[in-house]
Amino acid sequence: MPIAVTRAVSPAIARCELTHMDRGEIRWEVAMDQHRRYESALVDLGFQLISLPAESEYPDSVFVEDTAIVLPELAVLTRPGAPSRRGETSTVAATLAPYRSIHPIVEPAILDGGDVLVVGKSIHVGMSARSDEAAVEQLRTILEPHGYVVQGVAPSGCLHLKSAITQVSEGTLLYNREWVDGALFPGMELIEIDASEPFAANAVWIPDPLHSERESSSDQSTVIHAEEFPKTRRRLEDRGIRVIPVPASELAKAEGGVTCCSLLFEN
Ligand code: CIR
Repeated sequence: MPIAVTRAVSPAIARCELTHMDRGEIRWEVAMDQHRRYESALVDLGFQLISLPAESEYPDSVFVEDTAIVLPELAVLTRPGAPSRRGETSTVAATLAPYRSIHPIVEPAILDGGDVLVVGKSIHVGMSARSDEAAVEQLRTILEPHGYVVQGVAPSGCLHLKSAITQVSEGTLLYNREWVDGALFPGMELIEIDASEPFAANAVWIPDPLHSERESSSDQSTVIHAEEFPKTRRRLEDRGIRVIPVPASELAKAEGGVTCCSLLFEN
C-alpha cells in the first residue's frame, strides 16, 4: 500500500520562516482544518496515512517534504537550509527507517526537499537560498550508484524549485516561466500556469501504481492542487489531467504549497 507521511500543523506556525512574503495572520484552526482535508484527499486516493503529531518547537514542521527525499531504493535525509528547521529531521528519520535505508546530507551542505524535483531518474535540485552545490555533490555520491543523474538548476523569485515547477503526469511539468526556465527540462511537455496565479505551479502528482489500489486503473493522471487556482486547474483539466482541489490558502501564508505537506512512497 502506498504511504503518505504528514505532520499536524505546529501551534507555533505564526513564527514560521518567511522569505518572499510579508507576515500575515495565520489562523491555526483554519490551517489544521485545511490540512485535514489534504490528508483526507490522500486517504481517498488509497494512501495509508502516517500522521505525525505536531511539534510545538518547530513552527514549519508541517512541511515534511523539506526533510527527506524518499526514492524506491533509499531515503535521503536533508539538512534544511533554515537553521530553525534542522531539528525537524530526526522524527522523520525514525518514521522512514522501517521502510528505507537513510542517507543523511551532512554539514556544511544544506538542502530542502522542496528544491528536489525527481523526474524518473533525473533529479533537479533548486539552487535556492535553502540548497547548495555541496548538497548536489553529496546527492550525486549517494544516488549515482543507483542510476540517477543529479543536476542543479536556478529558480529565481520563489522559495523552492518546486514553487516554480512540478510534475503533473509521466511526461509533463507544470511551471511558472517567471521563476524557472522551461528549457532546462528538455524532452518534457510543459504546461504554463495562468499568469494571474503565480503560486499555482505546485501540484502533487499521484503516479500509478501509487493510486491504483482503490482507483480503477486508467491512463489519466491525477494531481492534488490548491483550489485557490481555478484558472490553472482548467489548463490541467484541458490537458486531460484529473485535478483534486484542496483548500490550501492558510499554509500558503507560510509560503507552503501542496507538495510541502507530505512524503509519498510505496511501502
Ligand atoms: C519555510 O520557509 O521553510 C516554510 N515557511 C515554508 C516551506 C515550504 N516548503 C516547501 O515548499 N517544500
